[in-house]
Amino acid sequence: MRSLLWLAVVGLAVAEDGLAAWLRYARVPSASRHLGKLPSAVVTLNATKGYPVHTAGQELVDGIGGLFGKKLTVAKSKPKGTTATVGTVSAYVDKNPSAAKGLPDLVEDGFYLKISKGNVLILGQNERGALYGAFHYLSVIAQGNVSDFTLTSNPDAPVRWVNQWDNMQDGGTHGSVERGYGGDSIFFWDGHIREDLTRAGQYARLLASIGINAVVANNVNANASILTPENMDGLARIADVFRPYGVQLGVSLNFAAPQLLGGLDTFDPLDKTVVNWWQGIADNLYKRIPDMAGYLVKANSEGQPGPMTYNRTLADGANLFARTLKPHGGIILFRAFVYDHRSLNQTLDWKADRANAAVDYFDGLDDKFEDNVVIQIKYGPIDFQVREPVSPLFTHLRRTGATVELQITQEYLGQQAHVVYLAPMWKELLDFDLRVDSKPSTLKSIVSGKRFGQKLTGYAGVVNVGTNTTWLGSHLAMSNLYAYGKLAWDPEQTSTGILKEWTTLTFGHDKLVHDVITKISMESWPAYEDYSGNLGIQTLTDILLGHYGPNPGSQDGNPWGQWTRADDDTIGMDRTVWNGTGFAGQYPPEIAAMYENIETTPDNLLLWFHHVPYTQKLKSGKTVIQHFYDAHYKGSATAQTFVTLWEKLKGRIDKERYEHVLFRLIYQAGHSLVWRDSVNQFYFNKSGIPDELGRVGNHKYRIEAEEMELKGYKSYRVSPFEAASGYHCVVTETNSTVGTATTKLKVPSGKYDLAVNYYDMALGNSTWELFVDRKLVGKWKGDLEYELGRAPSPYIDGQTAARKTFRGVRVKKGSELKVVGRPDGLEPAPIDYISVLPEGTVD
Ligand code: GCW
Repeated sequence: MRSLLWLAVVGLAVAEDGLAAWLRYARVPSASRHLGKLPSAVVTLNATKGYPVHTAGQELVDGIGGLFGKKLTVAKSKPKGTTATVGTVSAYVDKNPSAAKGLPDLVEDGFYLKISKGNVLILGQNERGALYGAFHYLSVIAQGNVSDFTLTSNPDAPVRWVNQWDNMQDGGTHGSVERGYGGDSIFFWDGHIREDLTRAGQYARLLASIGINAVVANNVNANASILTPENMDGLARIADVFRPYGVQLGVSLNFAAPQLLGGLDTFDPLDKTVVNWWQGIADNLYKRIPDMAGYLVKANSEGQPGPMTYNRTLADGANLFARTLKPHGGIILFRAFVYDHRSLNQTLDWKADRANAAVDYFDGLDDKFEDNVVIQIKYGPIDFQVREPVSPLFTHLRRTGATVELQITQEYLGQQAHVVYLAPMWKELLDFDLRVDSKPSTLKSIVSGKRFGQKLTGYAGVVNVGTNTTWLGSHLAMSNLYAYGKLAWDPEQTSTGILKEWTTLTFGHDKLVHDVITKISMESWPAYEDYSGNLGIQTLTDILLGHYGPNPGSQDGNPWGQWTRADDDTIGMDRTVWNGTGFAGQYPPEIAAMYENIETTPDNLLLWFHHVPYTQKLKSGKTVIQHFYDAHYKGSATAQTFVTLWEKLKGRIDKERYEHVLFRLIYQAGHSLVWRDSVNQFYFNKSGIPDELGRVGNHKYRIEAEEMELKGYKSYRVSPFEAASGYHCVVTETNSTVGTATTKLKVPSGKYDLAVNYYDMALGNSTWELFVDRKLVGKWKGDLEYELGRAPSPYIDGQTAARKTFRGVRVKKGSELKVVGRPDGLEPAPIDYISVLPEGTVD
């Protein structure tokens, strides 16, 4: 009891479940020493409850209270002592006309901060800007900096949106949130908008603190029922909980809604009745939500309806909405992710290429769009892969503004079960110079509107948080959301700088904590690329199922167009103009020439642009195939170090988050080996070229389960073959038979790490027990589907393959090693192999 009370007094009793993310306002070290440099009262200028300036006042009180234990009062007029004054520039100038001259120019949402001897002035160009300024000030002092400074901060681009792919209804292939790994939708349930929108409000608070100004709440694969009167009322409730944070609501539309919902017999964008129907929708929405941001539309893509259904252009489609929004001041983000996933044929057509689609469809439309249309373009021409060149479409739109679509949810990059810090990848993309008209043309200069001078440009981030208290399913993944907002505000910030801020706010000031998180984060994207897909071949996930585990064979032979064109001798997409799909020619001449030529194409995009033999030499001097082997060994070895690095933090951060992250890192280390072995096995099998270092296919520490003495277990050939060591695993004979697999160890007596590779399917919760000489070493359950949010799979494959390791187990030469598997439901307690590893080795 005493210790509980004590914890409460020092403010440590707060559950570190991730809900407060980087806005924990945890006490800073030596807080009491700084009290004199902080304001004693808050003055909010023209504040109205429910609007950002009022919120800013509240945040300052809560923030300074939490961070320093100093209680502030909120006053309307100037109180005695030091103050934090927060409001819009115009409210401030109204009160202090003479101050106007000294104030800087602010663009929309910008802010000005002046900190001087405990007095704080926070002015926004608008209310939202004032709130951003307050959050910025709180972030600075939370990092322990209470010195005087003056700052003018303007966003790099006006559109800084977040997209959520939330479905109205749970179930189906994607459940509550499409490609969401952090639980159910915080907005929708059972076809309706949730009654309790507390989490939606908390989300808006987090987003406002990183400068995000709008959220599209429903999936781009939109359900027309979002527009029923009842659901429009619900949307208005979402907008109400967003408004105090200056976050506007956006809505995704289903192009066929006039037919699906309105009962019209057409959804032709040029049909008068259709136009009127959509005007009615816009008017009805804005009646309820006067500050609505606008729409997001996915049309003629992946089975979605669109204007091309009626032989109309994409511009006809976008303009239909743009015109209905214009009277209300709304904008439409129209997605460039348009391609036909049904008719692409790789066998018949060497020139067929999904990567060509966006430019093919949008070329010639640049001057056809209304001025409130923005084209939302995924960073690469295919689909959020671990490595893609920047989409050439950015260079084709000079009059119409563009947003770059980034993905915070790690659909192809480990689904938050693997840690991958994405800021370094985004920075590389944003810094890439597309050389339009042979002039500097970085992606960031295009999406800021500076390069071509468009007014509406910026960023769209697919986030997909859910009801999990960690928001994204993993604490470490939240650095990606933080970095997204920070880069959208200012792409000049560095990946490490952003990470440092985030780590301080999320985990505190301990230097070791910083060193470890920085090392893991900065090595994570290269490691993931190394063990998933190299040289621009893309992430070799199962593209037909969950987009999660390895399945290189799934890329080819289907019309989805994520092809590798791997055969027995060669690999890679020929995207040259002279001999390939012509994609390289979609870039401005300097860049086109670079990619056209194998000599000038960077190694990391070699297989994106060229079709080469496995024996092709890289600039590094290695062959393509040896690079594959080496990279997979290197990347997965790096992932093993994440566990030992993190373990150094035991006792240095709260137990809750320590354990949560550790669990995932251990899982990732195991799954990175599944990646390594699957991909290497696949290409070894195809090419027949052995690994120069003799590792691929040779695993001297492994005991294949199918070679053990089996009772109640039987051998099973896994598909795809490469997802099992030796192509086979064992499964119980029936789904009620207990299986045992036994063997005698031949290793010298000593201490070993025992690693069991098994498959944890989403069809049941089998139990496994590992014994050495009849002594239980450990027991575990196949319940990863509850622990990890990644796409569940019912199959024995690369998605479900997992590893359980018991460290430092004493065994004798001749010891009996036994695994007992109890099936559950339709999960037959599958085991692939057991590695008996001398301490310090991993295989
Ligand atoms: O990345 C793909 C995803 C789809 C998604 C689509 C898109 C919302 O696999 O789940 O659909 O892209 O961006 O529209």
